[in-house]
Amino acid sequence: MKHLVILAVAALLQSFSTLAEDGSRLWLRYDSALCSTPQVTVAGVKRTDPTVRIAIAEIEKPGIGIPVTLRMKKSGNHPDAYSLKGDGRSVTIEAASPAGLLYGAFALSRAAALGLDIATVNESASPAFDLRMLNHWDNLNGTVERGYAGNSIWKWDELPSVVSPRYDQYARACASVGINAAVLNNVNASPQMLTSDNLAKVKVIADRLRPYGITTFLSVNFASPKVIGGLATADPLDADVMKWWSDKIDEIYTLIPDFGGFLVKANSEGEPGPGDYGRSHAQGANMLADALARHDGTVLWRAFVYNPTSPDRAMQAYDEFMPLDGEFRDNVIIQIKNGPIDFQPREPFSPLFGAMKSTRQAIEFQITQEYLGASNHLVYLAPLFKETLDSDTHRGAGTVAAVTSARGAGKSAIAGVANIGDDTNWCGHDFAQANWYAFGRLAWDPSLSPADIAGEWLGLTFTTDPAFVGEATELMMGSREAAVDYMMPLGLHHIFAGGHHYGPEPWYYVEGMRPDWTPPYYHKATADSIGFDRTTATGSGATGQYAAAVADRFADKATCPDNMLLWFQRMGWDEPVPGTGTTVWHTLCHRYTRGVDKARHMQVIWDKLQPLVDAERFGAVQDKLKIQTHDAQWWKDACLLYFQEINGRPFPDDMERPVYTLPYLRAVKLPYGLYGCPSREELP
Ligand code: BDP
Repeated sequence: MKHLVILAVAALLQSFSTLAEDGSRLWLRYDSALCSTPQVTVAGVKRTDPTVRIAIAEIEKPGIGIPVTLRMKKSGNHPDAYSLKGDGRSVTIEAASPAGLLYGAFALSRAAALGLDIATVNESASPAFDLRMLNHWDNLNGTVERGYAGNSIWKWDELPSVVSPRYDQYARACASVGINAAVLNNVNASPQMLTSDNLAKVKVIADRLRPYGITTFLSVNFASPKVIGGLATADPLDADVMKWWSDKIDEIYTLIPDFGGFLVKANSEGEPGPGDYGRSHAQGANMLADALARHDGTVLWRAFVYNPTSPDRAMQAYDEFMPLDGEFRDNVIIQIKNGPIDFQPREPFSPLFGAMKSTRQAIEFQITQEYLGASNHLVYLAPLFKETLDSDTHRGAGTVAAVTSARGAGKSAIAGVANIGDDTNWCGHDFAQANWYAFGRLAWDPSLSPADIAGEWLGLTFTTDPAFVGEATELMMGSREAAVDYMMPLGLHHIFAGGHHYGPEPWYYVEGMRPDWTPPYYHKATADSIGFDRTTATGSGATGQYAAAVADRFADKATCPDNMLLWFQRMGWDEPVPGTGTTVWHTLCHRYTRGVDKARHMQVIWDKLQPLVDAERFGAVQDKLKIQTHDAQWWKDACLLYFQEINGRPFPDDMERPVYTLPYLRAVKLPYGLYGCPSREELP
């Protein structure tokens, strides 16, 4: 018998060691923790409950080795909350719902995989946000808007008959970090999403996600009643339109009784909306909300709006939504991007957070790296998420995390635009998986530290060897500031290449194009100065949208953080940057150079780690870091040579000179289409 067990374990270990290190297993590997199967006892809930079955499997998989009891309590603070208690010989997981038990099971197996002593575990956890959502910008034709990891994981052309195994794997990965809601399709939504044929496919996906505690949502096109319903209008106050939505919503709930609701991008970037009929965002959102309320559904209505004629794009969402405060139904949540422009490597928090007193608000982050080097650059985003969540709004509950997680009339929500595709390693870059992971962990608990999350993810994904985890954590933790240095020093923003947003194009300008889609609108460089004056005294007045304490800090050059200086201030090239002892021009030169140096240093760290990493992933990451270093140089040279052409100033003596010429870089036109991740061969 003993002999057989040894043989079985040896065979299992053998099968793990021959698994390809292609990143497909994400952070759910568990091979290092293999030992004998524990006994799982279940109390207060049926063992056959689909979610409980998964919880049991998750405990058995890593071979936790001691008896575990899954106990469902009658009540708890939050249905997703759980506690883990070890008494030295066994562990009890308690929760008030099967999903809570599942989160507890994942927490236990995570602890085991990290080599912690689970027999003495003592932990209780409750999520900060109720809806921890991924937003997929996936299209029905299989492409992914701003997706850099292949095509969509949803195989609409094979559904409903063929069910990809990836649906379960995806759900498992999400649940393991506490993500409990998924919007399946692009906010630029096709009306076709709501045809009966497609809803039958959505049902299949929803059925796969449900046992993992994940609720399915859809993005909807506001003109759907016209386009697929054959109505003459989509006016939200029209009785036929209301009936159409109401019937459609009933149809969805017949198929998916626990459907979550709709995400809506309306009157933004050409999408239809209530404004087309002279109606407000509130009138549009409330019409959908009333029809969804009968099924306990929610409307997430996006605040990402900006008008080509607005003198300052950063102000538009606040200007448009503040007057509507108090007009939205209780089951409407306004989903606000973390910053007022558009997912730049650094933005101040959106002034809407905390400003609307009677409206529920959700925060939206972008996990996919639209403005952060796509899946070519290693940029660990937890520091970015955390910076926004920790920002003090000086309004209401305080920090952005507190304001958005406050539970008022209904559920609180946080959303991340997914970076997931059908690439073998899911995210294109092995380290981009960390951003999916970190989003989930912070959505559960915004007080976690990005460095701790990095260490945890590295331990689960690569190895718990402290020599590796220490250095690789340093690599990850420095990566976001490296990207800021080579892409947007001093708060310069939106100087990305037109359309695809990969690489620099500060000169990009097309006659007749809306100006807020071109970089000169944002940097406003002239022979003597640079930056966007957003102060109330002399500029657009955007600082005035913040609470006084925040507004005063941003409006004064002496107190504005230097990483936001040119976001809020217009500065002379020769003006000193407070605290640096040097001028704007020289500081820019030094910061771009520092960004290149940091990218190079990231390569040095990774190369040192070679003996501790499998060859496959070592090589894949090394190749990407080469591209990143190359791109950092490209950013530095393109931006500095272009600004120098405008300001005519020499480079500081101690700066390493550009290696490219401006005419060469100006001629760069990436051959790929609007979406996708460029290969090394396509770059300059
Ligand atoms: C921008 C993207 C665009 C999205 C839009 C949005 O460039 O592809 O559709 O945001 O969030 O960042 O709606």
